[in-house]
Amino acid sequence: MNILRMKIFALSTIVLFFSLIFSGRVSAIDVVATATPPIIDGENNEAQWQKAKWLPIDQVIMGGPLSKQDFQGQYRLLWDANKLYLQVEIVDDRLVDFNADPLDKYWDDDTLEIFLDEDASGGNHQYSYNAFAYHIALDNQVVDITPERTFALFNDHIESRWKRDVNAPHKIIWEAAISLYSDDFDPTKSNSPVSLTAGKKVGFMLAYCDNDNSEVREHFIGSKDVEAVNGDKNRGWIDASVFDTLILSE
Ligand SMILES: [Ca+2]
Ligand SMILES: [Ca+2]
Ligand SMILES: [Ca+2]
Ligand SMILES: [Ca+2]
Repeated sequence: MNILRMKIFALSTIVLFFSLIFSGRVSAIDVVATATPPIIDGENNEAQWQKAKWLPIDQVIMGGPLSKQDFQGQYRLLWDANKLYLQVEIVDDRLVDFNADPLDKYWDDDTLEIFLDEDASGGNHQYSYNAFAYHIALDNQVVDITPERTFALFNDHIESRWKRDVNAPHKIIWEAAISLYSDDFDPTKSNSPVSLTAGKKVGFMLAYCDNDNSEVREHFIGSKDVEAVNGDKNRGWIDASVFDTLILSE
């Protein structure tokens, strides 16, 4: 390769790198390790959380303009060899669970939704275990869609607990310990969660279904701006390629 070609190659690589960053397609989040797992009790009472950076949940995926009283959210993550740990701070003016059956219209109640793609493969996961779209209801039960196109509980994948802030009753802390399952997950067999190691990449996105007074959810607010297809930004439950990428660091 002569010098001119090398220069053109270097320049085009730099242009590609920056165009990917500014188009939002490169989006990686470093997650720090913790030696001691946080206590999943809905209280921000562990020193280890202070090592983790707050990230916003502020992208309106469905619904009109959003006021600060209606919803505000932020989250942070930690990991160890066994699990990914999530702490979410949510301000929601009214917590509702209109559909009592955990498998019935769970997305129209206040719900924390954790999108997870264990191997960061991206791609369609609507009716497969290529990735999960775990919906955690206010009763802490965890639901997703199966390959048989039914709704099922995955309560042993995520342990969670939320609690109101006594000084700010519309604010809650929601903590979760998440086991990661690979795409060969099979509910008819016994499955072991994947062990986590430094450098591992995991597809991840977070969202909140906010309903206060309506038949169906009023807003769906995510941690990542999803590019709309045919005017629809609500693609996370179908396509894992719209997730962020976590990188587990030391
Ligand atoms: Ca805690
Ligand atoms: Ca609300
Ligand atoms: Ca996958
Ligand atoms: Ca609500």
